Amino acid sequence: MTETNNLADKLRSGKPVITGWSVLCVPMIAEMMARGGYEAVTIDLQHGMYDFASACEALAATALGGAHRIARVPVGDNALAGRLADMGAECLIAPMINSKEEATRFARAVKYPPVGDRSWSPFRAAMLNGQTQEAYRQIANAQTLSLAMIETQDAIDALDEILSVPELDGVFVGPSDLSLSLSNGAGLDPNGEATAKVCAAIADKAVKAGKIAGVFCMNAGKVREAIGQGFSLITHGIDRSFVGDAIDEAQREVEEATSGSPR
Ligand code: 3PY
Ligand code: MG
Repeated sequence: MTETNNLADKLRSGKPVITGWSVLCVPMIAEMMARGGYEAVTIDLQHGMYDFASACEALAATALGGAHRIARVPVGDNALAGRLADMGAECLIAPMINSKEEATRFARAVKYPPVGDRSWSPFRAAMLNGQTQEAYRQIANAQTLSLAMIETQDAIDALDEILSVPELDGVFVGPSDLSLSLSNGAGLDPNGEATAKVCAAIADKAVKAGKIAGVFCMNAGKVREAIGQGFSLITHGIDRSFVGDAIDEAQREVEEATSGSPR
């Protein structure tokens, strides 16, 4: 197979793409993740601190760092999905998609006619790609991806129907919410065996339906497991954890170096 540089072709070929995850509303951190080796960076507008303006800057910073640009929108915000596609997001992730109708509405918001009803003006997306707007129009539907998050029992119940939506490119599993929903609120277990089994079944169904399968992973071991389960878009590494871990490490170092000294 020939090497291709666009995210859609990579993911459709089943090649694993690891994405960093940015919540801190600091576009330069997105660029640092890209320069540090993440093949893609996801800008999180659901649980992250980004607003529209800072997300636009982060998408551009990700491009500057040489990585693919992904964005997650807040629940039900299909208008923002279209706006972020305009601003250069190559892949949009929508949380809490629980029905065929919700999946259809979301997917159509990021595709131009005749596939969907995305509204026209992709000046920034075309600019980040180094394309004319007409050149962008010709590749936009094939290369702007919609991934519906599967993270509730309702979504599992509707999975076959969601996967049957022709406009939808794939699904993305949120194991924290999924474990909370499957346990009926008893607790979070994103890394547990029961959750892993459900994740594997979702990936299997998605791949058999010809769709992209993505998942959020908490550590490198889960990344390895996700690749084995057939996922191709895999999250690893959140900027707030990187900063938090570095602070903990600095504190440990200074405690160790100064133990016994008066403070
Ligand atoms: C989840 O695990 O629920 C997620 O949404 C990951 O961000
Ligand atoms: Mg979630």
